Parts: sequence; structure tokens; C-alpha cells
Amino acid sequence: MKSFDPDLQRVIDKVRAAERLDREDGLAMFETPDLIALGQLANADKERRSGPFVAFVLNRQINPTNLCVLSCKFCDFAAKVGDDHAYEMTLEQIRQRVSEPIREVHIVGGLHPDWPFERYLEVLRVIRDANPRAQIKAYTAVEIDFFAHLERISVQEVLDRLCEAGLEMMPGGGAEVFSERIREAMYREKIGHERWLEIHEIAHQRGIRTNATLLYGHIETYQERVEHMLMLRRLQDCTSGFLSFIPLAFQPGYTNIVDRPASAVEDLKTIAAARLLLDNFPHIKAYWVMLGEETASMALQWGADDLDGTIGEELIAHAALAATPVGMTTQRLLKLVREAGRLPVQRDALYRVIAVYPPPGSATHWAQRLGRDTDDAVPLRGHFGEATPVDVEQFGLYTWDLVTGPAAEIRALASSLAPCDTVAQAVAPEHPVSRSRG
Ligand code: V47
Repeated sequence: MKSFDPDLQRVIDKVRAAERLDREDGLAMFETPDLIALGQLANADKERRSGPFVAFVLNRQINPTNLCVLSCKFCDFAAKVGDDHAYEMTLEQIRQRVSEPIREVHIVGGLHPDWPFERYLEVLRVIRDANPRAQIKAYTAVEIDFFAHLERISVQEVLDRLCEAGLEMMPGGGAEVFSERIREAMYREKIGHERWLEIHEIAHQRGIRTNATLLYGHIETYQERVEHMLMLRRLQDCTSGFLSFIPLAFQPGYTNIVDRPASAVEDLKTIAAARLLLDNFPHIKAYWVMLGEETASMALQWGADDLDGTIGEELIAHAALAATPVGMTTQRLLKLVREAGRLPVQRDALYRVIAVYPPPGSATHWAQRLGRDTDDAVPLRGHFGEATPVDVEQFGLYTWDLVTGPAAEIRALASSLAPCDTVAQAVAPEHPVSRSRG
């Protein structure tokens, strides 16, 4: 792989030599004019980790209230008591939102001025009772810190009580940018990066897997984006508890911070730089809600291996005028993945594979990607019929198992349009399956 940019070429050479990238390399990736070479480099890394697979989850986002004691300048979602747009969901409204066949419920909301901790626990219990198959990914480090102060108990105790009530994983929100300069300017009442990282470390020590985010495209510098990623990488070196990194493209809404969201070029660079700098993160998520469907689909060629999910309803980015739909059908998600030349897999919140979708229609495209000879035209748009997903949940595979060990057979079989039962046989119990984490 060659780049016309000597600084990026240095990064390419380091990656080829399996050397860890540093701050300077991070900056070179953001500053390079060679978006294509950067994408190829990140994509090669993605392919090594997860082959042609891109994961998604049937999920539902719940934002129980927008009432919030904080007043972050970047947030159009939060409201104060008496505001016209202030809302609080009832437990019954929450129950009704999780009755579908979803596998993940993502909860994030405001720091309510009056709700007791018990109310946040009740939200979890209601969801668990209404849909025991849905794993609950709930409450950011900012909320956990708030609960600890509210109850005057330790973070450990907060997590114990949340887990008892049904929490299985923590989302990555509330990280914003790990920079005191930006915190001072935009969210000075919110916890800083040290507390955010401490809470995630405690969660990891307790066996709770978490995600991490970066809010970019406002007043932050490239240097600050890189520092943020390196701080996350350092914690991950110690705990291995992070599952996914999600760059969140800032939606300016009515905030007057910037005129428009970051460009697609910025989005793709951020995804690619994250894939290459965060070498110890299993997953990089292209969050379509904030990227837009087109850029999210392209990001699957720039290092991302995950699209989040169907979401159902999202109020944070949409309060800030995000142009994407409020939710996505499975068919539409499949289309985005396939248009990017990828094989969709349905996962749960913890990245266990629920179903693999062999490519419908012609296998030509996949055969070419796997280096087989074929003279047929490559069908990309409009040639995908309905795909019959192959249920592989019983085998307990993680997405990273799909490219290593015996489960690699799924990849080969799916790519050659294997009959569904053959794919299932490939991971049947007589083939012991690696459960190692990538
Ligand atoms: O913490 C707020 C951000 C986050 C805006 O862990 C905004 O799987 C863009 O964290 N424009 C909440 N972003 C969402 C979040 C998330 C989303 C998807 C997946 C996961 C995961 C986590 O949204 C907040 C804040 O950083 N945010 N306002 C805005 N105007």
C-alpha cells in the first residue's frame, strides 16, 4: 500500500511492521489529504479482525426523561422544569416500547432534578420483566456518578444495584472530549475525563463491558481527538473491558456552536483513525443516526465493523435536528451493509452472534472479495433479494469468532451461498468453537 503523503506513508509502514501508532501518527491520519490510502489501511485492519462481516442489533433506544440538572452548551435535548419540550416517560410508556422482538435496550437520559435512584432502577426492572430476551445497556458514567452522589454510596454499590435490577452493559456516552479546555467551555458542570475513566475502570473490574464515545465536529482540535483516543487505549490496555468505540458526529441544532455537522471526509477520517489507533478495541461503530445513512455505509469501508441497530426512536440527536430517520427497519440496515460490500450479522448487546445473513442473489461479488476468479459482473445496487438469516445463536459465537478458528467456515460457506443447514453444520458442536475475545 502506497500513499502520496509521506506522513501517512510513515503510518502505513508502521502498521505493516506491526508497530503501535502514537500521537504523531494519529495527527498524520487526521491531517492527511490521502483519504483513500487511509481508508485502505483502516479497512485492511478491519478485514483482519472481522473479515467481511458487519454487525447490527435489533435495539430500541429509550431516553426516559430530558429533564436534566446540567446545562451543557452542546445539548439541545436537555430541558428544565416548565420548558415546553420537557418530558418524563411513565413506566407504562417504557414498558410499551420494549415489547417488540428486540435484543438490546439502550437507555440514556437526563439527570432528573427529582427522581430518586429507585426510579432509575425501576426503569430497568420494568424492561427486564417486559422483555427478558432484551439485554439492557444502560446509564452513562455521568449518570452513574450522579446516582452515587444522590444516594451517597460508592460507584461499586451503584453498579451492584443496577446489575441486580437488570443492567448488563454500559453505553459509552458522556465522554464528550477528554479535554479540560473543552469541558470548561461547553460542559463545566459535567464530570471530567478522570472520573469518566475511573467509572468505566470500576465497571470493567466488576465484569461489566462498556462502550466509549467521542463527540467531535465542534470546537475540538485534531490533537484533542487523538489524546482522547490514546487515553481510552491506555485504560483498555489495563482492563480489556471496552467493546466498541463510537465517534459521535456533533449535530449543531440550535446551539450556534458550528454551522453544520462535520463533513463526510472528517467523519471517515475519524472512523479510520479510531480503527488504527484503538488497536485494542474489538469494534468501531458507525452510528448511522449521527453520521447519516450514506456516510455510515461508507464508513464500513473505512474501518467500522458495526452499525449499531434499528434504534426505534432516538431523541438526543433528533432534538438537535439530525436529518436521519428516527428508526431503521432491518431490511434497510441490511441494504446499507450490503451496499458497502459486507455480510450482515445480527448480534446481541455483547456481540454474540444471533444470525448470519448469507448473500442473496449472485455470489459473484463475495467470490471476488475472497479472491476467487470470476468473470461475472459485480451486482451491487438493487440485486439483493431477501436474505434468509441463518440462526447461529445456539453456538455462542462472538463476532470475532467468525474470522478465527473453526467458525471461519461460516465465512467461506456464506460467501459461496451455502445452503443454510450447511452453514449451521459448520459451527455444530462437533466443531469446537473458539470463544476467545478479539
Ligand atoms: O453522551 C448530545 C451525545 C451522547 C449531541 O454506547 C450529541 O453503544 C451529537 O452516547 N450531537 C448519547 N451528539 C448517545 C451515546 C451513544 C449513542 C449510540 C451508541 C452508544 C453506545 C452510545 O450523545 C451523549 C453526548 O455525548 N450528544 N448531544 C448532539 N447535538
